[in-house]
Amino acid sequence: MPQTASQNTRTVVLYNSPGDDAAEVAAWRGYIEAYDPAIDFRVWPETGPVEEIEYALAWLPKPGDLARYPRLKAIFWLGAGVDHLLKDKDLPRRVPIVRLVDDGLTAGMTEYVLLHVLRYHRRLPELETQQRQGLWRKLSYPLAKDRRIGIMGLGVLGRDVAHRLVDLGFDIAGWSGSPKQLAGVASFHGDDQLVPFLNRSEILVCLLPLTPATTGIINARTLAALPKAAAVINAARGGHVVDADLIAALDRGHVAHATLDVFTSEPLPVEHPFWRHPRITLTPHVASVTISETASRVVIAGLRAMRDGRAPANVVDLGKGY
Ligand code: NDP
Ligand code: OXD
Repeated sequence: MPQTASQNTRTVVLYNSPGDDAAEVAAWRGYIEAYDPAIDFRVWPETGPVEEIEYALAWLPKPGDLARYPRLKAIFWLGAGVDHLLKDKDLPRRVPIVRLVDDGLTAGMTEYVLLHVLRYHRRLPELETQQRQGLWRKLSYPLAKDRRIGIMGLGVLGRDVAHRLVDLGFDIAGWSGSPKQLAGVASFHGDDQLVPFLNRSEILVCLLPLTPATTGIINARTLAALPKAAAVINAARGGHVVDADLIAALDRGHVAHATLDVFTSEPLPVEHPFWRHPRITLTPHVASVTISETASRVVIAGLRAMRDGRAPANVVDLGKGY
């Protein structure tokens, strides 16, 4: 006899990441079903009866969609930053929202930031210009211990980046909401310490979550607080940057170069001046991408915790917004 909605005793998990291709979805299905073959893995929009859905694995779902499941027990967000999700005015705030904290995601971000920090430290953009000019000229660079790098956000990602840069011998400072004690990292925190932190950041890396407090934090005032010819690397969210202020700072040479991975509107519209700016390096939100092989292990640990009646790790603090 076919089961009715109320008779379905299998755990029902909905995968709701509309941008993913079939291979990605199949990989997630494989990992989740390997953990528990009895899980009923459904892929949006083929949800079946909405009252059967217990857990959602989601990334950029249609706004309002997650409110449709009355028996939802948790949302596993398949990314680290939950700003898109929290913008959904119909978000079911009664259930835990678990953000992605995953070694694979962390490693990807650290690679990206190191790549661009080293590029600026070793003056690669200038060397590339010289190559185009057929110019053979040696450019000097300071020892790593004399290169001051500032990391905005000392959370999961910022801390890993900081540790790796300390290992390479750089002079590292970090700025966060609360004070930190990290070996080799000068800790700055709170609004009062933002300008002193910026004053010493020759290469500024943004790894903050996007919240009302951090929106537009890279603006004319904060860029002016950087040392002359600083470089800016934004791998967090486009909303951290006031685009026109960054372009103005680049055009007058106060900022020498910027690497931008994230934008207020994605894909970045073709007419946006960032595309053609000679001193902007632009990547299409790939600083770190969620890889199902590692991310699924984290999601499964969270599912297991919830099915055992324990709280999952990395639940978003809705009050703080990250
Ligand atoms: P965490 O939540 O672990 O860390 C956030 C850090 O920012 C914490 O140190 C926190 O301070 C600090 N912070 C938050 N608000 C403020 C504030 N108002 N003033 C000062 N410091 C503040 O986040 P993750 O490290 O996991 O991720 C950071 C962001 O990276 C994500 O939110 C996401 O937007 C972005 N990201 C981008 C990716 C890409 O491919 N481009 C990939 C993955 C993530 P405290 O420690 O005191 O709480
Ligand atoms: C994330 C992202 O937040 O991919 O994980 O941007």
